Amino acid sequence: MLLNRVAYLLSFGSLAIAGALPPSRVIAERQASTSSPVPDGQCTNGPRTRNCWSEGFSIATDFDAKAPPAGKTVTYNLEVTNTTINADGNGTKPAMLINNQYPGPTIRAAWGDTVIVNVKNSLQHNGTGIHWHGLRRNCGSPRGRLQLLHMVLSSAPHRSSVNLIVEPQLNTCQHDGVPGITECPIAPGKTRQYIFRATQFGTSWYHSHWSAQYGEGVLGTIIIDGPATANYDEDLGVLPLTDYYYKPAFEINEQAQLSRTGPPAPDNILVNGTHKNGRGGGSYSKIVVKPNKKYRVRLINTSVDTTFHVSFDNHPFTVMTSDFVPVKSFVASQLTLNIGQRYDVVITTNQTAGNYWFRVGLGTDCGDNNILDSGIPLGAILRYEGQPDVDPSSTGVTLATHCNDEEGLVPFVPNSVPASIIPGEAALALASKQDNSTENLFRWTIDGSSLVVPWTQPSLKTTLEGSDNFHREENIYRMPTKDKWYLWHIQQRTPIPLPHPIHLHGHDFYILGRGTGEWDGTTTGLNFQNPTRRDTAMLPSRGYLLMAFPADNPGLWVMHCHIAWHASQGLSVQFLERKDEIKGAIGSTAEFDKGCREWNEYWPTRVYNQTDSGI
Ligand SMILES: *[C@@H]1O[C@H](CO)[C@@H](O)[C@H](O)[C@H]1NC(C)=O
Ligand SMILES: *[C@@H]1O[C@H](CO)[C@@H](O)[C@H](O)[C@H]1NC(C)=O
Ligand SMILES: *[C@@H]1O[C@H](CO)[C@@H](O)[C@H](O)[C@H]1NC(C)=O
Ligand SMILES: *[C@@H]1O[C@H](CO)[C@@H](O)[C@H](O)[C@H]1NC(C)=O
Ligand SMILES: *[C@@H]1O[C@H](CO)[C@@H](O)[C@H](O)[C@H]1NC(C)=O
Ligand SMILES: *[C@@H]1O[C@H](CO)[C@@H](O)[C@H](O)[C@H]1NC(C)=O
Ligand SMILES: *[C@@H]1O[C@H](CO)[C@@H](O)[C@H](O)[C@H]1NC(C)=O
Ligand SMILES: *[C@@H]1O[C@H](CO)[C@@H](O)[C@H](O)[C@H]1NC(C)=O
Ligand SMILES: [Cu+2]
Repeated sequence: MLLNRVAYLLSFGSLAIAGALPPSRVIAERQASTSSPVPDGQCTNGPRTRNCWSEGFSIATDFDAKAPPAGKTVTYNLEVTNTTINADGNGTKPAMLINNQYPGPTIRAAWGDTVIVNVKNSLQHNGTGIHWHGLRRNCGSPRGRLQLLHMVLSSAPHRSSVNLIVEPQLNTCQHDGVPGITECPIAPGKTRQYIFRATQFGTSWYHSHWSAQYGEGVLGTIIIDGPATANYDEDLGVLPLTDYYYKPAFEINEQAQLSRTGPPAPDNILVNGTHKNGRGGGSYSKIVVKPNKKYRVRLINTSVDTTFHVSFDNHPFTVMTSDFVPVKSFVASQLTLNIGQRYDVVITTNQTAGNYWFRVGLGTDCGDNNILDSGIPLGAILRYEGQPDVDPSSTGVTLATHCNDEEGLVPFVPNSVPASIIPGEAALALASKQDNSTENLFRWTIDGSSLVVPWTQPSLKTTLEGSDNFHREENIYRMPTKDKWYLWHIQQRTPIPLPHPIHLHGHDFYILGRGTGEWDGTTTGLNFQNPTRRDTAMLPSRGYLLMAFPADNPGLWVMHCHIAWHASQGLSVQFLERKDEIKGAIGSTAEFDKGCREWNEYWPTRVYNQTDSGI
């Protein structure tokens, strides 16, 4: 039986717009009223005052420095089952879903709320573990100079098999949901409780972080209500985009690491969980709107291996948030979303009533999709209320095909990075390697090592035991000094020219620089003054990324490529941040200890072995 959400209090009155439709003239005047960026308790969040929130908190609040107002507690129960799906009408395929739906339920809370999620693993033969993408778990006050460290990605051969068997406080890494790092996986039949506080607001998603399992469908969306840098009348909610494969993700994952040619192309895409297929079946997602309103839409790229470009025909939109970071709003006609990235946008329904395409294009410069052969339009339908149920005939912009991130995203609350760089010793070099053994597994390496986590002995367990005895394959990088800024230089040195969407847990990072070729080691052209900060950014193909963040959050935080196959193939490191403070910071470990007991009981009875990195 499906578990139901037990408690969820919506405090949503301010979003309901009553009364007559405003004439479009009024709408045109209604631009973001963010000119006075002062936290103001006098103003109430509403359609024309989205910058307001509550006493002392507004869009101008630096949420990295100031804890949000304490809110209510919302609780969700999520159950992962082994089932089937027919998302595009092309037939049923095996899938693993949350509460038997795809995407899983939207977790909705308000800025400052405490979120409790009980996750039950009802799979017979897999572990699981759920990660709350982008939700940082701390507030601190970084200072000091910037320490430079390098990381190099490259390519070479690898070992033969990957059988490496060897009342909680809030917002700590034990609730980050990464098996083998911050927890033992949830064993079949068992339940784990996650607790975190919504210290940021905006749009995100949650997903299994256990091997390639999120590719089977174990994911859902997150909305944290809060202030915004642009005004809107109504919130249409989430619009997740993904790639869709007819074969099970675990099968593709095995194929991908055994082959020299890389993973197969996806078969289709899904917008909000549905799409037409190449043979005429299935249906497009419909976004139904009233005329002359401003609507907020929350775009999320939940794909395993696809970059998307999106636009609304005839409806240029205002972009106000990238990932969880509010940005100075700007108008765009198309946007690029890399895996894990989110954009909150506002569209104005001031066109002739009709059907319009929400148009989706693919980053074909870095990947293919079989649906392109069919020639059908990709996307969803933006339908003005009362219009006929037909496909649009609208035309729109020509969408890009590149795989680069959006540039020029300026955080609304400006933060800077100290510009005095202290040279460091370590190097982070990204590479790939083809195994030499009989299995001939394909692996990505960082500084020569491909991540493999031991599910039975997560690095957090090792840390709590007071031990420093990590395996080389755990790819541990240390950030020992409180509040010091660390600058990570990630350099690609691999003959395989692919961009990688790099995602960091536990922090937003500041993008100081990025480019092709090797970084020349100078600060020329680097941006220290209010650079883009987010939690997922593209590492250019044959290039480098310079990312900085301060050690203000004790814990074990994984950083990985968000292409599911690449994460499985080891493209990941863990930051061990302020190790000595972790035990004191996380409070009760009862839930963590129970999880490891249950997993270590289950593991000897397993049907399948670990065949990849484990994350
Ligand atoms: C869906 O369509 C493709 C052809 O595009 C076919 O090969 C595939 O097996 C079909 N069925 C399912 C259940 O995926
Ligand atoms: C899901 O069910 C299939 C078919 O019954 C079975 O082969 C597979 O092992 C199950 N997977 C998990 C993770 O329980
Ligand atoms: C998880 O289950 C799938 C089948 O549903 C299987 O292919 C895979 O090997 C399993 N992985 C592990 C590590 O249990
Ligand atoms: C493959 O293995 C051989 C023998 O162990 C070794 O000499 C060679 O360098 C390996 N090849 C690669 C590409 O690492
Ligand atoms: C996507 O689907 C969800 C769940 O049905 C719905 O709440 C949401 O409004 C949809 N998003 C859009 C933009 O229509
Ligand atoms: C999602 O991310 C992938 C990889 O980063 C990218 O190829 C794809 O275009 C993105 N999708 C959207 C809708 O942006
Ligand atoms: C419709 O709204 C957009 C965005 O606010 C604006 O740029 C455009 O001028 C408006 N068009 C009309 C016809 O009012
Ligand atoms: C799993 O690995 C162990 C140890 O290498 C091996 O004995 C066992 O046969 C493997 N099981 C499966 C299902 O592959
Ligand atoms: Cu990658």
